Amino acid sequence: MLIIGIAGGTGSGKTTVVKQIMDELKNEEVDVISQDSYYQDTTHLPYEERVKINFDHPKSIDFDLLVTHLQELKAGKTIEEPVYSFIEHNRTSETRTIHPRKVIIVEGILILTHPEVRNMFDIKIYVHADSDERLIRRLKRDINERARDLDEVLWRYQTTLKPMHQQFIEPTKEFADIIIPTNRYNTVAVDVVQTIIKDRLS
Ligand code: UZR
Ligand code: MG
Repeated sequence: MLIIGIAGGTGSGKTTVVKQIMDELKNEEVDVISQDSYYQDTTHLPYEERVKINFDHPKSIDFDLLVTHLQELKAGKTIEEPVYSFIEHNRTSETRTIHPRKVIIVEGILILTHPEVRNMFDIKIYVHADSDERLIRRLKRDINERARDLDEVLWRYQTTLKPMHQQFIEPTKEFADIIIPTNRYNTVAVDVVQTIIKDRLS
């Protein structure tokens, strides 16, 4: 099994890169695990406390569970990935069954911050876009898809997203095997990754 880690700041284009990599693989060959599914279980906290959580800090992630699940997949076992609700800011009671695959992609802003997780990746990718590009994308997504307003998104960006990005996310670029630039549309880097995957699988 090939485990590929895809990191990069919010709005960097991780989701797009994941889709492009998957395009060349058959459905039954690949699955994606999102870091978002592994936010800590906060059922014990009231909603007013949950919204205050710093979701861009490594401690907000249940990395122990992620490590366990990756080990189980590697051992050929099936896992139950938690399903997260961005509305409730909490894990739901549902899970999604993930079967072992030839390729497992793990994507998320903080996945390269954790040494044990990092060591489980066969290929480490960092998706790079300039911070103004990322802010524009984040604004559009949070307003259109997550019902936030302009002031709220900008406030969160300045007080949390930007400092956390600089402190925890950007420094993990040095662990990457490949850095994919996404300021503009580009297919060469993904072609390279697809070639590496095919080579490793054959
Ligand atoms: P990507 N996030 C939420 O907005 N709500 C939550 O309940 C949990 C996480 C955000 C999180 C982070 N920060 O910036 C982003 N906040 O999801 C990471 N606030 O997702 O890589 O797709 O941008
Ligand atoms: Mg995303």
